Amino acid sequence: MRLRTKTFTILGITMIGAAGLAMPAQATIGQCQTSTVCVYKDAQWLNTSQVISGFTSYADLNGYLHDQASSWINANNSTAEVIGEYRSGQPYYAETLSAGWTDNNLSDIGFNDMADFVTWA
Ligand SMILES: [Ca+2]
Ligand SMILES: [Ca+2]
Repeated sequence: MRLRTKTFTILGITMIGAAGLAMPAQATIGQCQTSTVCVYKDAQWLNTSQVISGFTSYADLNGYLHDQASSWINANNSTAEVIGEYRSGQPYYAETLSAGWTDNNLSDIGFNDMADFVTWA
């Protein structure tokens, strides 16, 4: 697996992250099956997870994951996904993962234990 950069948005500013923060991966990633998005309570894709169908355009994180998410996987084949939260009632998009990409630690972008939802990019 080769290192690549990822693109994400912080406060409306598009930034190019350092290589190694997010990685392209196989269609089925660990326990995250193809065509799903998996959100984990801990970094490194550990602890309680929520599995969201890639065909779901929007999903609130459940009670275990709301304001608890620390890593996530987009195991879709073609759909980019965004993780974010509501700020003053408006959706804030913290990070976009292209299909097949992962982020092992949302702390890297200052978004640990903050996410409210996952939606299509
Ligand atoms: Ca957490
Ligand atoms: Ca939140």
